[in-house]
Amino acid sequence: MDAAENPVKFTGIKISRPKTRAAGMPAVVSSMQHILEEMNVFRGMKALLKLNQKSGFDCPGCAWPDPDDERSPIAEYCENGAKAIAEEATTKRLTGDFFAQNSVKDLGELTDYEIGKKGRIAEPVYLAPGATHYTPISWEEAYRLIASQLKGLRSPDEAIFYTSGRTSNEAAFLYQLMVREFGTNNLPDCSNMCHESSGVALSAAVGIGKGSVTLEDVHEAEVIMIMGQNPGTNHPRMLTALQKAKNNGAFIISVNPLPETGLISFLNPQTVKGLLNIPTPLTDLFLQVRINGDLALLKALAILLLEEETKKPGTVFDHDFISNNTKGYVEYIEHLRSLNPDELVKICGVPLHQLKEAARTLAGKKKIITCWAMGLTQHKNAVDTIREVVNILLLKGSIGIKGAGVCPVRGHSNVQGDRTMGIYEKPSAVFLDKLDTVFKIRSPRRHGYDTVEAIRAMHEGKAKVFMAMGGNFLSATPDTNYTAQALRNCDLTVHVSTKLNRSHLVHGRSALILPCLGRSDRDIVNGEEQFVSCENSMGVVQSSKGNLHPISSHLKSEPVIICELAMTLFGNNSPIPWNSYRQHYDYIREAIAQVIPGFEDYNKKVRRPGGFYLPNGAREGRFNTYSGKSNFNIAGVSYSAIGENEYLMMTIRSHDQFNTTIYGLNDRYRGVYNERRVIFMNKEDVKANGFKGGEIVDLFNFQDGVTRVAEGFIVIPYDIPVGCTATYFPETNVLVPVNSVADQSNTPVSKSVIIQIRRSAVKQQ
Ligand SMILES: Nc1nc2c(c(=O)[nH]1)N[C@H]1C(S)=C(S)[C@@H](COP(=O)(O)OP(=O)(O)OC[C@H]3O[C@@H](n4cnc5c(=O)[nH]c(N)nc54)[C@H](O)[C@@H]3O)O[C@H]1N2
Ligand SMILES: Nc1nc2c(c(=O)[nH]1)N[C@H]1C(S)=C(S)[C@@H](COP(=O)(O)OP(=O)(O)OC[C@H]3O[C@@H](n4cnc5c(=O)[nH]c(N)nc54)[C@H](O)[C@@H]3O)O[C@H]1N2
Ligand code: SF4
Ligand SMILES: [Mo]
Repeated sequence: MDAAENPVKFTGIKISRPKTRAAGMPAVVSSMQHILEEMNVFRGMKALLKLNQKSGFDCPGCAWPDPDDERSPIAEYCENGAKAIAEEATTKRLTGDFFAQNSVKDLGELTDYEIGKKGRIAEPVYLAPGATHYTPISWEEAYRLIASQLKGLRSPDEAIFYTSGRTSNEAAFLYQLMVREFGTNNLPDCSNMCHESSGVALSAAVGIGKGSVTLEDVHEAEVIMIMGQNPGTNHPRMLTALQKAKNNGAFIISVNPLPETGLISFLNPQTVKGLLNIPTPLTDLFLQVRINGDLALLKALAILLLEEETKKPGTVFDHDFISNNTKGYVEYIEHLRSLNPDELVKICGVPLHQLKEAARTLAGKKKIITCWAMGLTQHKNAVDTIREVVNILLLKGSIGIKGAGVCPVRGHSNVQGDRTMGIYEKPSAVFLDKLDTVFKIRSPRRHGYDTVEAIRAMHEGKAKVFMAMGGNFLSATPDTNYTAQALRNCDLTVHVSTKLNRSHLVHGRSALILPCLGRSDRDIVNGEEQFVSCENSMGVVQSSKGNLHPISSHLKSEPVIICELAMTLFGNNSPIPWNSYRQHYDYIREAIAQVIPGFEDYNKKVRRPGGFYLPNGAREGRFNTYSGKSNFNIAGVSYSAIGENEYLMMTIRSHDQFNTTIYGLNDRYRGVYNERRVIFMNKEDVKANGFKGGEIVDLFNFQDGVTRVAEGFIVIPYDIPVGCTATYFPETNVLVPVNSVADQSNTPVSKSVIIQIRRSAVKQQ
C-alpha cells in the first residue's frame, strides 16, 4: 500500500436500517452542521443566500438546473449544495507553513477525508525534483517553469491537459484555445469517465450529445423512467421536480439494483408538509435490475410493447413519427422478433409481471421521459443501452414534444458547458476551422488522448507533462496503481486546484499546485467585479458571480491563470489577445460568441436574469444526424461472464461525498454511519461464503493477468440482487482495470467490475 491509495483505517462503523424518506429536517440539520464546521455563521449565510440565485453564483455541486421562473429567496439549494459550499468556502488555509510542516509522504498517509479537511490551498507551491516538501513559489516563476517544460518537449502531443467539470465556460474556452495554439488536442476530461457514453449514443441517435428536455418537461411528463441514477444523493433538487411531476399525475418507474431512498419518497424541506414529516411517495414501480441488466430489460419492454401494438395496431406506436422522423424501424422490429424474451427476463433479473406492468404504463402514454446517470454509462455496453432507451422513445414518438424526451442527468456543475466550449479530444473539423479563422492560428487536426488513453500514454512514456484544470485525476481514474505510475513517469505535473487532494501527492519528477478562486469567491480584476458562466444539464447558460472574500490574496481566477500562462508560453508571438482577455471577461465572451453557435450576443444574453437556452434540435424534433432522422439501433445483448466465486461490483457514491471529495463518513439513506470501507452484498451471498455481517474481507480483480487488491472492507448484508455488490468510489478504483472500457465511448467500466471476495487478515481496531 502506498500513497496512491487510501490507507486502510477503520473509523468505527454504525449501521441502522436504510431510510425510506429522503431530505426533510435531517437534511437541513446536516447542511448547517457542515457549514459551521468550516466557517462562521455570517460567512456561511452570506454564501447560501446567493447560492443559485439569479444574481448570485451557480452551485459548485451537480448540474441539475435551477427553475426558470420563481426561485426561493432564502434556500434555492439542497443539503449537498450546502456541503459543497462548506467544502469550498472553508476558512482553513494551507500556506507555505503547512507544506513545510507536512511532507508529501506524511500527507499521503492520510485518508481522502482527512486530506480534504485540511483546508483551502492558499498560495502556489512547488515540489522540486527529489524534494520531500512543497515550498512556496511565485506565480511568475511557476509560469516560467511550465512554459520551459512545455517548450522542451519533442512534440506538443507529449503534454496532456485534463479538465474537471467545475471549470467555467470562460476558463474552458481559454484553456482549449491555449492548448490548441500550443499544438495538441490532448484535452481529456472527467466527461470521458462520466456521460461520454450518453454523448456518443445520443449524437448517433438524435444528432446532439445532450439531453432534450427542460425542467418544465419534467413537470409535465406522464411517465418518468429513472435508470441507474440516485438523485436523492447526487441531484437532490431533482426530487422537487419529481414531486411536481407526481402532483401533476406522473407515474415514476425506477430501475436500479438498489432501492435508493431518494426514489422511494421525499420530504421537501422547503414545504411545511416536508418539515412535518409528511412524505410524497415518488416511485410507483421499482424494477430491481441486476447490474448491467438494463439492455436486456429495455429490449424485453420493447418486445412487450410490440406485442401490444400487434394486438391493437396504431394504439401503442406513433407511426407518423416513425415514418417521418426515424430510420431503421423495419430492421429494428425484425431484430426484436429474433430475440428470446425468456432469456432477456432471466438476464435482467426482473420478474415478468413487473415488466408487463411497466410496458402497460408506457403503452398508454406518450409524454415519457427517461432519465439516467452512471448506472447506465459506466458499463461495457453502455452506448447500446442508451441507444435502447432512445429506441423505445422513438417507437412512442416521445421525443421532440412537450413533456417527453431524453434526460441524461449530468454530474459536475459545468461539465456540459466545458464540452460546448471545445474541451474535447476529438474536435470536429468545423470547430477547428472556425478557431483558425477567428484567431489566425493553425489548430492541430490529429485527435488527442481521452482519459484512458492519456493514462496509457504517460505510463508508456509517450507523454511527459500533465496539467489539470481542477479535478483529482489519480483518484477519479481507474486502476489506481497503474495510473500512479503513469503520473510518476511525468517530468512535471501541474494542478490548478482549490483543495488539496491525492493527485498532488502522487506526482511527476517535479510538481506544481496553483491555487485558484472557487465559485463562491469574489473575483475582482482591475478593480471591477467579474462574473463567469455555466451551462446546466438542460442547456441553460447562466452567469455566476461569487460574493465571498477570498481566503488569500495569492489566489487567482482560472481565466487569469490561463491568460498569464499563455502570455509566458507564447510571449509576444501570439495572434491571440491574451492580455485583453485577462483584463475583462467580456472580451472572452466576445470571442466565444464568434466561435460557438448559440452564443451570439453572449454578453447581452448572459446578463438576462436566469440566463438563456442553447439551441437543441432534438428538443424541437429536428435531428441533426447524417441521415437527417433519428436512428434506431440494433444491438445484441451481451451477458457479463461471471465465473464461480465471482461477483459484479458497482462503485457508487455515498451521501457524504462529491466524487473524490469526502464531505463526511455517513451514508445516511443507506443506514451506514462513520465508515466508508464497506461492501454491500446480498444476504444469500454473505451466507454462501460463510461470511457474517460486519466481517472484514479483501477484494480482488485478476483481469489481464494482473492481481489487483483492495484490502479491508466490512460486509453489509443489503437489499441488492444476488451476485451483485456495491462499494464506494474512489476506495475501490484500484480494482477497475484500465483496459476495461465501454465500447465506443472508452469510459472506464466502473459499475461492473468483476471481483472475488475473500476473508481478510486485516483486523478492525
Ligand atoms: N452529492 C453528490 N452529488 C453528485 C456527485 C457526488 O459525488 N456527490 N457526483 C456528480 C457527478 S460527477 C455525477 S456523474 C453524478 C452521478 O450520479 P449517479 O449516477 O446517481 O451516481 P452513482 O453513485 O454513481 O450512482 C449510480 C446509481 O446507479 C445505480 N446502478 C449502478 N449500476 C447499475 C446498473 O447496472 N443498472 C442500473 N439500472 N442502475 C445501476 C446505483 O445503484 C446508483 O443508484 O452525480 C453528481 N452529483
Ligand atoms: N470507480 C469510479 N470512478 C469514477 C466514477 C465512479 O462512479 N466510479 N465516476 C467518474 C465521474 S462520473 C467523474 S465526473 C470523475 C470525477 O473526476 P474529477 O472531476 O477529476 O474529480 P473530483 O473529485 O470532482 O475533483 C475534485 C477536485 O477538484 C478541485 N476543485 C474543486 N473545485 C474547483 C474549482 O472550482 N476549480 C479548480 N481548478 N479546481 C477545483 C479540488 O482540488 C478537488 O480536490 O470521476 C470518475 N471516477
Ligand atoms: S441539486 Fe445539485 S446544483 Fe442544486 S443545490 Fe443541490 S448540489 Fe447544488
Ligand atoms: Mo461525473
